Amino acid sequence: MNRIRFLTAGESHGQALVTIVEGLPAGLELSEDEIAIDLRRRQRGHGRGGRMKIEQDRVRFLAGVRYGKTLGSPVAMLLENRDWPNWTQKMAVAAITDAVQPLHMPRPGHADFAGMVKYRQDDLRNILERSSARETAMRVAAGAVARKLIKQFKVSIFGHVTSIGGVRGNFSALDFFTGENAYNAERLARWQVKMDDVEHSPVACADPVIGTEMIKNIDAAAAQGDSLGGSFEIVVLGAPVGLGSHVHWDRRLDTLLSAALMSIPAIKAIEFGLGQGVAERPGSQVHDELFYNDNSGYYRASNNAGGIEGGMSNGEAIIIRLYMKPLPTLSQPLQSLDVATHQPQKAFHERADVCAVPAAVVVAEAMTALTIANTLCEKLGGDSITEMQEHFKDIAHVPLGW
Ligand code: EPS
Repeated sequence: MNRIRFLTAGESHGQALVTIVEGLPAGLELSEDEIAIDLRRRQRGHGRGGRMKIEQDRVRFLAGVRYGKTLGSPVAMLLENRDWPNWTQKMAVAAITDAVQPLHMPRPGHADFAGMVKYRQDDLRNILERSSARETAMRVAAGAVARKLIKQFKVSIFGHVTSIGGVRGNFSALDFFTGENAYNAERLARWQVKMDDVEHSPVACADPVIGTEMIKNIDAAAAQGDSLGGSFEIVVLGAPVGLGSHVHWDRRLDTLLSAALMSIPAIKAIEFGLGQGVAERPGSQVHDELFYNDNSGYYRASNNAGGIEGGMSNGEAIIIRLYMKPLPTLSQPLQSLDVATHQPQKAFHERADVCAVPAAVVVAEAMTALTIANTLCEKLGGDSITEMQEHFKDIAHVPLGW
């Protein structure tokens, strides 16, 4: 059913990460420099660990692009790990005589324990290397391609951090994009200013005062050998009406977005629009009344649905909130055991991030872009950008002027 499919491969400390993105239309302009922008954004953020000082993530196109445009064939991308020379013994591909000692102390909250039992491994490195969030670099590379694709149809995706370790900001797209002038030029320009602030914030927060509090919170957690999670908002602007479908469970846009976003490591909960708030209010205070005028077209006084009704985009901003747990690798490790002896031991500790919420925002933007690109390709059909653009002219969409 998926129009656009992608696979990733690669261990965190292996030679390289790879992805193949299949199902892209021909004629999409792409450059390695464009992909590098989102890869750099993923590496950002106060609270990231030492690895991000080693890596300068950048992909090389291996297939699917000629003279700067996609061919309609699978796009293959390679990202080489700069850290690899330090891991040639620990991560050797061939059997070696001086293999390192296996790791036996699973970290509570990580894939270590269940992975070791499931795959019958006595070395948790055989699990952690793939479960590491390093894999998300390739999702961001694939997502950057998808972002470029949907941009051709005036769809853009933003993300910003709303809380870190209990320090919360108030800014939300839920209040921002409502009413008759929700998407006029002035409102969109104000939104862009906010998003520029997010880009310059070390914690991707729209409010600099709250951002400073978040940084202090991360520093305090780091000093105690602890880690912090948080929450963030993903906003899709310009999605035409009718992405996804009400006719079958696995075609609903919220099904597709939930699966894509819940697949991001450490994400524990998702909300659309008003989210859990809908359970507490009567229907009259939840559903977004419909209006029309010649200037704005259809509009709503509220966007509690978060841009999705009946499993379809309804022309409003799609607003998603995600909740991320604190990373399980702690420099003051939790209690665990040695799986070989069953004797109590502190959990394994390796270099890690104290807080990766700002990075997760970029990964979530990527997974959202891939999902929107997929449903847009389904809606518009077409083997090339040119053909999709012809179809795009024909579909009824709410003009957002973006
Ligand atoms: C990551 C690379 C990893 C970790 C982090 C994410 O590199 P290293 O293990 O060499 O420090 O920094 O992954 C985790 C903390 C985790 O638990 O998965 C990256 O590129 O994002």
